[in-house]
Amino acid sequence: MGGMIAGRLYLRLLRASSKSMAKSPLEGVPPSRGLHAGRGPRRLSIEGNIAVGKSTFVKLLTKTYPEWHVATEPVATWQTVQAAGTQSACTARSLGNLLDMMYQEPARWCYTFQTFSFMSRLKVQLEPFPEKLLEAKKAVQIFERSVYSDRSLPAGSDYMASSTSRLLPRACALSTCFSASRRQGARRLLLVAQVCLKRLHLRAREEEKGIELAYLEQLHAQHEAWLVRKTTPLHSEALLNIPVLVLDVNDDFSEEVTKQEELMKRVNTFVKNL
Ligand code: UDP
Ligand code: D5M
Ligand code: MG
Repeated sequence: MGGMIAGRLYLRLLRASSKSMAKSPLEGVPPSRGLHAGRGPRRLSIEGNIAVGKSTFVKLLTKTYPEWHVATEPVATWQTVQAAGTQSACTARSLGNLLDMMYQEPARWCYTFQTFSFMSRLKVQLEPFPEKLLEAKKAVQIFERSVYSDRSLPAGSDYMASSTSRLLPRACALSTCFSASRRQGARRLLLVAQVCLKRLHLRAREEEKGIELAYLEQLHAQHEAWLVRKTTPLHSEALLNIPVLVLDVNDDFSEEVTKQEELMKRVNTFVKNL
């Protein structure tokens, strides 16, 4: 594939125990009315390498299943970090572009970025269920990436921050946060692919222009270990049995209707059988 990582996409469901699945996102709060019999919404996340096509896939899901609730990755909040207490439109004060700072100076900013992105994902996952989910018979909620990616993909950051001694504290801090949040029981729909470099250049996000193939390769290997070979250490054995749907996205699916229909059909079958 000369200079390009082979294209592959994994769709993974990360299911917590049926007991925790029956709970609402806030631990201890009883399931809300309207959620289907004792299980709550099916909660999934789309995971995948940088620029594999997660956002594109999310848009397709939103179009195909308007009744589902889909939460996109809060990249914009990382690009314009707001000073505490200045979040409202009239007082907003930006502290800078943390995504850019991470890529410019990973040894200094990678740990900060990952802590910040982890907390922002956690916040999104802890939002109360939207009304349309409470009313749905079979509610489905999908996140673009999740706290589980930050927890399970350490090598990407190892690569970013290999010259620092910040990895250990990062691992410890995230493990702690992760333990606290694990009971939220987000199921996960994982999407990883490897035509990433090409798509990354196509997307041309300014902050990412220095990303090299080796970094994407390492992230790919991490996704494989985590979601396919299941060799990444996890907090709970139960997480090993989570179903994973692997989707091939070598071929462009952004415009190809036949390919889109095939992907949506597979997702539908996967979700229905959860
Ligand atoms: N893209 C593409 N073909 C595909 C999927 C995505 O050309 O089948 C493009 C998409 O338009 C964007 C880039 O690849 O310019 C990265 O996609 P996206 O932002 O969805 O990737 P993510 O980082 O969210 O995984
Ligand atoms: O892009 C999200 C961007 O944010 C991409 O440049 C990777 C970066 N990102 C997101 N989460 C992390 C963690 N945990 N570590 C390092 N870099 C991260 P996307 O469009 O989702 O691929
Ligand atoms: Mg995206």
